[in-house]
Amino acid sequence: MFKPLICTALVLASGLAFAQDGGADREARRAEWQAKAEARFAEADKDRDGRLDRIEAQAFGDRLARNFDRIDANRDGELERSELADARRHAAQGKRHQRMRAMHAYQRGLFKGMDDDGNGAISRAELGDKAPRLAENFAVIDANANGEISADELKAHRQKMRAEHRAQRTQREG
Ligand SMILES: [Ca+2]
Ligand SMILES: [Ca+2]
Ligand SMILES: [Ca+2]
Ligand SMILES: [Ca+2]
Repeated sequence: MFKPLICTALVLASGLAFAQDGGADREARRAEWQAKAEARFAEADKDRDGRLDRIEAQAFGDRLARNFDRIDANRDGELERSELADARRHAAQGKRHQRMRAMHAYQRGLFKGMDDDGNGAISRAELGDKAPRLAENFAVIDANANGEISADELKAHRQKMRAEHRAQRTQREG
């Protein structure tokens, strides 16, 4: 009972150290990137009022000009730094969600492709040699031991693998 607790504590501690290191790196990159964006902003802001109007936005870049109305949240015809920061955050979030959706669709497709009789679960026979790693771990993934891997069981397994992977990486790098 104690050992797993200690392990967890170690993983947490090294994870924290890793997050700090990785965080510092990310922070430096972000700062550099922000300095560049700030320089471009200052260059485009011809009248130096700290905001970009439509003509100034055009100088900043086509993409900004195209998305002007969407970014101009308070609709005053000028882009403030905070409006630009919000737009950047949304764009990053959108990209992340898109990647996640694509991955889930891909995994659903794989699952359906293996589920020959379409009962929503994959038997050993259906799995065959389509996915050696799944076949290897069949008994582990089949949590309720009914001889079939359901989508939920596979999802739980993937989540567990990801968590273990993260912990291993943290231990290696921490
Ligand atoms: Ca301006
Ligand atoms: Ca505005
Ligand atoms: Ca099936
Ligand atoms: Ca099962």
